[in-house]
Amino acid sequence: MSLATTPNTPTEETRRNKTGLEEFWMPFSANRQFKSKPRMFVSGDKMHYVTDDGRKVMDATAGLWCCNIGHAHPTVVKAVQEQVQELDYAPAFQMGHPKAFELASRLAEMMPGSLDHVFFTNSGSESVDTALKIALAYHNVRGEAGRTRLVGRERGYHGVGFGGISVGGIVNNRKFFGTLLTGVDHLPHTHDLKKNAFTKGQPEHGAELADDLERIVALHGGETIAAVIVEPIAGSTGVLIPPKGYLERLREICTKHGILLIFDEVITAFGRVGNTATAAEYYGVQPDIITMAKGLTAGTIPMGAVAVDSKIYEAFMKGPENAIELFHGYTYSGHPVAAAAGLAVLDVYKGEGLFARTEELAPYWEERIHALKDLPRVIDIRNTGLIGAIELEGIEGKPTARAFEAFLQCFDKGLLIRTTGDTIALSPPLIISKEEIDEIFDTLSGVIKNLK
Ligand code: PXG
Repeated sequence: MSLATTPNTPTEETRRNKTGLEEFWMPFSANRQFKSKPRMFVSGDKMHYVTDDGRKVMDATAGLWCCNIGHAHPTVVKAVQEQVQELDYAPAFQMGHPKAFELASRLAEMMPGSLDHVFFTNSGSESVDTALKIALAYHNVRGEAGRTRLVGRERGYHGVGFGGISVGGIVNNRKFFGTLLTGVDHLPHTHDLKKNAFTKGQPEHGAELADDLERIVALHGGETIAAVIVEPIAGSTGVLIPPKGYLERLREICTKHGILLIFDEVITAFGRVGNTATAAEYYGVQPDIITMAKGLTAGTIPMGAVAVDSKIYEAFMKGPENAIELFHGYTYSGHPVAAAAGLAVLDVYKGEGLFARTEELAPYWEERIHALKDLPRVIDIRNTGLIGAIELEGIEGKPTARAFEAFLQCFDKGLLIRTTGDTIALSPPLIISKEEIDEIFDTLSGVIKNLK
């Protein structure tokens, strides 16, 4: 705001002074609703946040699917503090620093198959747009520049870049931001309550939905398609678990037509689904590219990454040695403090056996979440690893209202959940105990019982 503001703007001044919250345009938030009754976290430790009025709130969502090792882990706090003092920033282009290289090799080791080169970004959205650009450029450098089409999926969420919202399948993105990238097709989503409601783990029905890719191939010609991108488990649009055989079928069709398969694992990587670093490994399906973020630094410092198959990296490593092979990158690609955080987080995953812990707790988690089956207005429950979703029947004419009411009531009772549409999505830090799982579902069932 200009310093020269005249005093005759009382409304604005009053508004500003009343809350001090006006200037921050909050992301993906109901700004006016929030600002009239703010919910603030001021600190966090292990499984809990603390609010500005001193209440402890159990984190059943790992922040936004990212704080997989809980909050304020001393190993990561120390690594970040030391790194910012030793080397705060180093130029990312034509220069390097050791920790980015070390983190890339540690990640490459954790990735399935020959996904052995890593490109760093700062977020999931940047990882997605990077992966799409790599896919397009890969075909180009191999002399298949005609492969320009991209295929996403309905109800897919791939962040907020123009590439990501184009391949994503979220109606509001189309409504608000226009036609987006051209040359994009969408597979049908796999959510089928009639056939698969209350399935534990992978649904039985829906593998054939992958065959729609053959329809898209027949329509445009396989030789025009660069890549297919899907989340192995669609997170943001309500936790949609892949039907048995579905991802395998997608892989088969992509291979048949020379199309790259990208798994967007921004949510699913780093032990979220079981005792594996990725959902690709968990489901035994090998993509050509994996996008990551969130759990990579467990939410401590922003960082994303894209792991690519060696055949992709090698395709670029041709021509004169002084040529820049991929015309892409970010000022903060492989940022020293983020890289230090990433290394420390990988140490914690390994040292505390957190991926194995997911697998160990998954059956208990499954039992407890499915015990909510008979509560009023619960129309579906889904789960895998330490992910869970409870879908509520929406209030007629007021979609999202019932689940959001559950969110508000849980927050008042000291429990942080996430809601998307009328689905409650749960994804606690992997350090959670059985007692804390009990606490989540005891609170939640009390709240759901009393929802209008
Ligand atoms: N891909 C996937 C699969 C994601 O889930 C992104 C890309 C974008 O990441 P960034 O770091 O740019 O936000 C995401 C992000 C939710 C929720 O409540 C999910 C996300 C973000 C915020 C909330 O489900 N996913």
